[in-house]
Amino acid sequence: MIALIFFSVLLWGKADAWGFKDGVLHNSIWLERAAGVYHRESRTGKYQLTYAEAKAVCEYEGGHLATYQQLEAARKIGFHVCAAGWMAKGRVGYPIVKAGANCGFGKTGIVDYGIRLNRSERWDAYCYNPNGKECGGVFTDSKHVFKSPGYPNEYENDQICYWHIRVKYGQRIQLQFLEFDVEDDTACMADFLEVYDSYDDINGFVGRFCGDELPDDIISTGNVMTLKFLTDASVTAGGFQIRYVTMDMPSKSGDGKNTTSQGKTNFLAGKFGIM
Ligand SMILES: [Ca+2]
Repeated sequence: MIALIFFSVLLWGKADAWGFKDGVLHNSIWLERAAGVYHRESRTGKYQLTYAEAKAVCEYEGGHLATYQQLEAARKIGFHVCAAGWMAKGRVGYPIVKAGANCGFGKTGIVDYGIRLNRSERWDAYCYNPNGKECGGVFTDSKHVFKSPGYPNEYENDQICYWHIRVKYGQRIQLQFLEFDVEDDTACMADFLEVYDSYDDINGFVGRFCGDELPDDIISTGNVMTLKFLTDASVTAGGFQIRYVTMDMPSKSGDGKNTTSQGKTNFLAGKFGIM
């Protein structure tokens, strides 16, 4: 009996970064508050940044590479990303909250690759921005309209937002862009909104958006989506309003027939696998 209780306590200890909200178990906190730490990859994709480049990316955005302690502090409140990135002092690792077979070797904690002797190795980056203004949230309603911070006023500089949408299993999420105005820049290098067809901001990348052209509707393959909004240290714009609605999964043969009246919807056909 004592062993059982002890084991239960251990399990509880592991589970406490996760919580129930609106009846749904999720890693709620990192999406709302990640302690100023965020994950960055190169504009050209995953694992493309040398140490010097990773450092420059964070500094360009008004912060610096996160220390191991800062990454661990963020992890303790639920920051979970399945991709290795540079930290301060040439260290590489990534934060795992929820143990999984495909990420983190089934363990939780910082998966630590140690201090790298070769600073030309290419990884992602974990930045810490003490001035970062965090925002975002977790939505589980069947429909919702959310806005960039301060809307209809312009958003601010140094913004770090994560929105996570999780609807009932068996449903899909349709994003509809109602208003959109984000600092325009080649390849959206300054401010951008990214959409992911997955639980985190690693898997299922759909697109990065900036400028004032209204993006097409986007429909998820599953019942979760993540949106990430980052702004740099100068030039703001009007921001955005996005509505999502839920739709039942199409019947087995119905894929592609389920188009909307606008006829310009991006269906995600399940090509984005989970790592
Ligand atoms: Ca900007």
